Parts: sequence; C-alpha cells; structure tokens
Amino acid sequence: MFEQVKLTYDFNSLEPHIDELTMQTHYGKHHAAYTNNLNGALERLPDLKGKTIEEILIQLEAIGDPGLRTTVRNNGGGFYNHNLFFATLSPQGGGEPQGSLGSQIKSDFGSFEELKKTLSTQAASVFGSGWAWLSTDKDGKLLVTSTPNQDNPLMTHGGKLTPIFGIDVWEHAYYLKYKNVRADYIQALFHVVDWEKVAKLYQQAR
Ligand code: MN3
Repeated sequence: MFEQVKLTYDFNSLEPHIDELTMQTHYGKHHAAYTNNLNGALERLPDLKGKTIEEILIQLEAIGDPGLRTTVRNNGGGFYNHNLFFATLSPQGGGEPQGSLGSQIKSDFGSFEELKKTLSTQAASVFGSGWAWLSTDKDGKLLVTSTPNQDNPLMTHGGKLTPIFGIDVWEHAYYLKYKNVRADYIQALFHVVDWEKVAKLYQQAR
C-alpha cells in the first residue's frame, strides 16, 4: 500500500502564494484519488508486490495488460509526482539553494535566476496538463524538462534521471486563485519552494 506523504505544514500555511482551498482539494482529493487508484490497480498486479514506486514507473512496460499499464502510468505517476511536489513546499521556503546544489546550478545554468527562468518557461509552455521538472543524472548534472499528464523523468529517461523538484501545471494546482494566469502561479510557487529539501533529494539521488 502506497501512502501519501504526510504534510509538515497546514493547508493554509502557504497563503497567499497557494490558497487553502487549492491545497485541501489538491492533496485531499486529487492526490488521494491517484493514490487510491494506484493501490487498487496494484491489487491486480501481484508481481509488482514489494517494488518501490520508482521501480514500477521505470519499468511500466513490464505490465502486460494495456489497461492496467495506463492506470499505473497515470495514477502511479500522479502518486509519485505529488509526493515529491508536496514534500518540497514549505511556508519557510523561497530564496535560493545553497551548498552543492547551489554550486551545481551555477555551473549548469549560470545562476539561480537563469534556472528559475528556464523552469518557468518550461512550465508555462506545457500545452494542457503536465509538469516541469528539475532532475539530476547520476553524475549530478542538472536538467530541466517537461512532461504531459502525470508522466515524469523516471518514465521518459528510463531511470537515468531522478526528479528533485517539479512544478505541477495542471489547472487544479492553481485555477481557484490564479484562473487562467498560469505564469503568476509559477512565479508565486517559487516563494514556497523548500530548497533545503530539494538539496537533500539532490544528494540522495547521486
Ligand atoms: Mn496536481
């Protein structure tokens, strides 16, 4: 049984950047539904018992039944992506990453401002629903990509990339407060990114 990450902050504590109702709905309804649907599908896939979600998503083609494979892709992706998303937000977030992540950003993008621009542009250009990602490869090099729907870099790069931060640009992530102005949501989100957490994930991924 996969479980939603426990939030270390209250639904209203990311205000005014992310509003309480969006957090309640996003975590309590959308993320909960992905998690339940994933667990439901896995009951019918006993071969996957004991595997981590990363192992499952990297090897989706191991699921023979096309319907179940799609269910695991969409809901397993939704489960994993939101666990990462909610774990990397914090009321004390914002600012810039320090340490080895900070220096790698300077070496790969020139500056944190440049990384922020690249991530924001990727997030703004996703057509329809999807995500923009900051990932690392095994050598610690950072990459910005985007994916449609609930796909993620584990799936697109066969486990060679590990996502360490993602921007959810599904309308359910911002529409209640920002309506059609996705760019404002993206800018606001940077005020609540927990870069210390992202830096830890960067260390663990290498
Ligand atoms: Mn979402």
